[in-house]
Amino acid sequence: GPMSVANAKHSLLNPVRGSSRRPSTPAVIPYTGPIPGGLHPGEIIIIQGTVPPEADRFQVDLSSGCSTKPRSDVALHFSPRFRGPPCVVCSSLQQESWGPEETLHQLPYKRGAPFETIILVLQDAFKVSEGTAGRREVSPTRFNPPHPEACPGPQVAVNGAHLLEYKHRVPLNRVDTFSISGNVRVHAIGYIPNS
Ligand code: 9QG
Repeated sequence: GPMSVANAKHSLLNPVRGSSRRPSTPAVIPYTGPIPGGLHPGEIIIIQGTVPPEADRFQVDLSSGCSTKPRSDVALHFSPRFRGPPCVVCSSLQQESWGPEETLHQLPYKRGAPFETIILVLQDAFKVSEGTAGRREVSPTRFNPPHPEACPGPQVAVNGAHLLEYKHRVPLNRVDTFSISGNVRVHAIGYIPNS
């Protein structure tokens, strides 16, 4: 079938605290969770969310474990910033120190608007692009249908606008944790295998 959040190998639909999955319940931010089986070349992570109206910044982190003391290494820190010159800052945290920043001096996110971000895992880099779901209103219920096959999620935009490529500084086989935090609302996170 088509690649979508609804048929991802693992997806989090409106992650909420506790067992209930009421579509109107806001996702818990900050969210941190395991990436089942880790990440391999060809795999894709899709993040669908909305930027709140007064957002300052948010960040997506792909990390090696979830320790806070000492803080786990962060292979990819992807941080859209709305205050000051609009930009997306990327970096890695190793042994609790940030390395050099790689900054995209452009911001493909808007305060108050939905977005879809696609992270493609490559052998030597993460390739981040914009999906098409961000261009229309995303209804949380859309991703939590009683019969997913009757209501597939949005297609992954294989031709979505390319944003940036970030060469691995932390070996890919150490990445096993996904986090999203800051000024953002999350509708769904999906992991799509490469097979
Ligand atoms: O500011 O920049 C990325 O180079 C730091 C931020 C830090 C990162 C870092 O304070 O913030 O964005 O995870 C963090 O510690 C976040 C929230 C020079």
